Amino acid sequence: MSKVDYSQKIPNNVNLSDDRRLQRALENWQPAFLNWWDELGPVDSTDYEVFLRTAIDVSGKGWAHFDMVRMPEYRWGIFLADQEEGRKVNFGAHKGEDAWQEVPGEYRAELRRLIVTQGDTEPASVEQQRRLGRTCPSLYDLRSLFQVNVEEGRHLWAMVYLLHAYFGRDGREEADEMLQRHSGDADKPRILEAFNVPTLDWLSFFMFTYFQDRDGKYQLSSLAESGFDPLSRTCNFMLTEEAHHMFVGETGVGRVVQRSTELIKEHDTMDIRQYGGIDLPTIQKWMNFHFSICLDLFGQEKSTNAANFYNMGLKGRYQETKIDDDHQLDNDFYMVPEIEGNKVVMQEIGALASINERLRNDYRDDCQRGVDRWNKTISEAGIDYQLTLPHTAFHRNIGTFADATVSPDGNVISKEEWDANVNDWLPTAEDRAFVESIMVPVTEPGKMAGWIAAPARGIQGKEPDFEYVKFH
Ligand code: BYC
Ligand code: FE
Ligand code: FE
Repeated sequence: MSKVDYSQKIPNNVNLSDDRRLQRALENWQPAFLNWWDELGPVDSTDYEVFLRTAIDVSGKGWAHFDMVRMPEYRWGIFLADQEEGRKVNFGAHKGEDAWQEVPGEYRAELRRLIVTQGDTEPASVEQQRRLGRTCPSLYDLRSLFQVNVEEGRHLWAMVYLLHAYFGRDGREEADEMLQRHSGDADKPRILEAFNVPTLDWLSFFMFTYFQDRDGKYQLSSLAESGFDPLSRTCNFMLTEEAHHMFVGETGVGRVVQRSTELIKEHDTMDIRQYGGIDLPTIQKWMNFHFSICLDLFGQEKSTNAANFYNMGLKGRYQETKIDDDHQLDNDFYMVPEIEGNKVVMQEIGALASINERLRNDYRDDCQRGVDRWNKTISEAGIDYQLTLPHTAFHRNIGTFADATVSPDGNVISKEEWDANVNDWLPTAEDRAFVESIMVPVTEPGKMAGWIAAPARGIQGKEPDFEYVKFH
């Protein structure tokens, strides 16, 4: 049952045609989705043919098919990972019970809220990135952007399916609202802050796919642990797609770093803006910005919401079943940061309340790995410079540090000191104007913009100079 049925109007592997009511409801939502894609998806892209992958199966191997596709004709569908025989609720108060195939009535509101919050981010990211196609550094990169965009659209389908199939009328209303809130809208913004920031340049896009899609990986992994089995199965398959988004981010930033080191060596100066490159301190500022807004996506350090989600068996920890403890955590503790005077200190709190912080820590460790690889490129070029993730307390807007001013190295500082230094830490209007000024489109197959190195290889066995996007 893992194979996807493409003879249907909505491709799916959930036997949608067996449930006419549900099928009709989703077929009614479909035109609204397509209309949204037309209005708020990638600009001017309707006639482009793009070398895209489409899921055809949910098993790990050979799950994707690659072809030239016009994006409005992309087959967005509903794909759940196979059901695991005898799966249980693996944590919280219901640990050991059979996993739920229907929504547990007493947790309906919480579950719906989690699904809505997750779903809301998916179209938000498409909206944020919609203008980037105009300034693509290469056809290869343009294809990456569109691949990510269509799959985020599919992730919306994944959550909308759950809302329609399991939440009745209010689920359908939530599904409609997914297309009514918009990134950055003054009246109806997207739910989470980082999804209301427009992505205006490609360095931001690569930072986004490295840092923000990685929040997706960690949140989806926690939801994949859910005792609500359909959510778990949906998230498991989304994670398969997610890996490529983070690959786009890691290799994207890596190629910018590589190009910058080349220009530094060629001209024997760190000051490479004059040669059309992005200097390393600018890359650091972009990183400071994106990493810090993504840390906010994990919520507060001490959260009763998170404790409840866990107790209820709705949202677990990263790789919950691989952790060696009682998976109930009533008597466990965890360290969370706290401000004491002008220092950030660690404080022990109950493990349940610290679930958000634990996930944030897992995320931060994962982020560090790519930074290490970028630094290797810099040091191998013989350049004395290192990129560093800013301290957790830097530039935060949610939780313990929301009102504090903290330097990238973690010192609590005065407002005056912050103001005097912030231009060295975060992108300034001038920095943004510079980066935008070098974002000129390059659309000849195989050619790259001057600020980014070519990819090591092409996509799916194609050469880097393959015509990944055809304009018509
Ligand atoms: N912005 O108890 P707390 C992805 C609110 S990315 C605004 O800590 P909780 C993707 C919070 O709602 C993954 N408000 O909250 C990536 C709460 O409000 P109430 C997306 C925020 O619930 C790239 C209050 O503050 N998935 O897939 O424990 C491209 C207290 O906070 C924010 C999910 O997020 C914020 N950042 O934690 C495409 C998973 N943070 O109760 C896609 C589902 C907190 O006071 N969501 N607040 O009214 C969740 O698991 C949780 O809702 C959160 C927040 C982790 C987001
Ligand atoms: Fe997604
Ligand atoms: Fe993603």
